Amino acid sequence: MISANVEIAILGAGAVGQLICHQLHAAGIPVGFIGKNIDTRREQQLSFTAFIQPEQMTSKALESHYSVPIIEPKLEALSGIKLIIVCVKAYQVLDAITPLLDKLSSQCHILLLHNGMGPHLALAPLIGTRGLSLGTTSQGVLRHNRWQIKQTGHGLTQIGHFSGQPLDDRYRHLLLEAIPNCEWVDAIIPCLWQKLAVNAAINPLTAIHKCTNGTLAQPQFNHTIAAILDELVYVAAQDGIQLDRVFLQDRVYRVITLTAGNFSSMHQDVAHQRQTEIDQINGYICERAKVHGLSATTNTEMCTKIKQLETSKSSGHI
Ligand code: KPL
Repeated sequence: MISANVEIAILGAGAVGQLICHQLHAAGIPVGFIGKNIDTRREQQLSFTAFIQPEQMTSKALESHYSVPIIEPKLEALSGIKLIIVCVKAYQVLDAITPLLDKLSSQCHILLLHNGMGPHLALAPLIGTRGLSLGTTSQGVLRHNRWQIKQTGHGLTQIGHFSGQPLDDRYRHLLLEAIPNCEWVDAIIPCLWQKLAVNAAINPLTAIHKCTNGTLAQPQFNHTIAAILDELVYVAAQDGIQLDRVFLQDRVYRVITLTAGNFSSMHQDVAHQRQTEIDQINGYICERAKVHGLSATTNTEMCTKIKQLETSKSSGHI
């Protein structure tokens, strides 16, 4: 089932997983999906369609159809994988990867690419000497149906080393070549905190107020956004990460303007009555605050309100 030369596997065939798969495949790099929830009895190849809008073209999208191998989550198929890119939601990371660990070689490098923070702290002690890299992507991508994605934005992707063996130069270069607007950073944790700030400020407020990202530019939201960021900057400092408060606020408002017409992922999760990433976004700030004997009142309030929306059956969205 696995083609002999597939060395890079993607775990999680959601919108981001399919986009990264498309980008690696388009760069000529053999890649496959690990078929956890894919019916491997019926399909040996997975076909999907990517509508990719090149940066220089504004209205036209290129349509590509792909077939990539599905890698069965078994020892003989997984032992040859050199790099596994984990693209599941943050709250699924541990459940998705831990059952595979005894089948992956000790040389296999793991790259986590998800919104929010937290799973790296739980995963690092479980993976032995294997290397762990972390990344964040602001590429916009929407899934039209199960195997059809459309790229909607060309934001920055940042990847960097976290623990264990560093990622082999060969794979590092392959990722940088294949993913547009992708950079390797020496210190990934501050980059993740910066992206966390954007999500912590925008996602819960858009879900609570049932509004687009752009609505948050209105003055009535200034106070809450400022409080979320104040707490985040303070807690990050206790974690040894110094963040520039003014720069962060500028970045948040820049994203609000650039994505003004979008509904955030948390808004969409609540609207479709799906689990949200609140625990790994504002919840992570509260969790780190607690570790340092602090409380993060506004972030806690965001968590409480989103949890209420998650449990109320009809949230009246859209
Ligand atoms: O990442 C996002 C999300 O919705 O999760 C932002 C940047 C807020 C864009 O909507």
